[in-house]
Amino acid sequence: MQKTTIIIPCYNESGRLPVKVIEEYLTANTNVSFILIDDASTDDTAELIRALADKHDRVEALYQPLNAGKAEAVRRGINTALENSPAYVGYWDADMATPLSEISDFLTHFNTGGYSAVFGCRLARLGAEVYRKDTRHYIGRVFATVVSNLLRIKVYDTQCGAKIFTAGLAREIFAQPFITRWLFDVELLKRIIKLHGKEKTAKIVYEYPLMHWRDVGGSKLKLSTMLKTPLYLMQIFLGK
Ligand SMILES: Nc1nc2c(ncn2[C@@H]2O[C@H](COP(=O)(O)OP(=O)(O)OP(=O)(O)O)[C@@H](O)[C@H]2O)c(=O)[nH]1
Ligand SMILES: [Mg+2]
Repeated sequence: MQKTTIIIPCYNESGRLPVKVIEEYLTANTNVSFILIDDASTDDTAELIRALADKHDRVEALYQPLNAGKAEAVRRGINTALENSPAYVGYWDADMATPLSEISDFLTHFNTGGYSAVFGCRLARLGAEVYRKDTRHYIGRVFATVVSNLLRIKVYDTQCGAKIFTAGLAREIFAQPFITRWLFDVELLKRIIKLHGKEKTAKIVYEYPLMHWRDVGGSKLKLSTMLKTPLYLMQIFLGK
């Protein structure tokens, strides 16, 4: 397995971040490193990730002085990771709604399919364990359909918090700050399309239907943020 660095954005995650699971994963997967980034949390997330980084060589902790949002935290983490020339970089939600055990399947697709990005895709179906609350599922389907039409590309799930990229593509699409805090996944796709065109994007990005995904309580996504989605989409698609 080639060197991979996964960024875990953490905002008030001391209750959800499964430290033991990360430690076990590190022991079993020596080519994977993590960068955990605290975003000015008000709980003891900063201390938690500092302790983890002190204990493990392949864990780095970063701290944002002010809360800047998931997009900027992930962007800083990815650009820090790229300084050490990994083959792949990605990000993973701290609640581990997508279990870390899925990483190896993501990486397999780079080798077998020649892709430049693999996105987790939450497709509930027979034979897989993908459990999502009905409300979130239906809101997600409407959102994804709107985005798919705006981008004019057949994307099923832009918002899954588990995505991995080749270092080369990541260097191109994480260089500039994002317009929005939450919808940066949409901005990433828009950037890939701008750089490579729609046809090539459809060939280099693979939406991998996850085998395991579950809703984890304690979501940081506020209703007020969700209600502003149309405004954010307008900023993304009418702005630049
Ligand atoms: N850096 C940073 N990360 C954040 C912020 N808010 C949330 N996050 C992180 O973003 C990730 C996803 O947050 P969640 O609260 O799980 O989002 P969710 O609403 O459950 O989204 P789904 O899991 O896709 O349903 C987690 O790793 C959070 O710690 C923030 O303000 N700054
Ligand atoms: Mg979540």
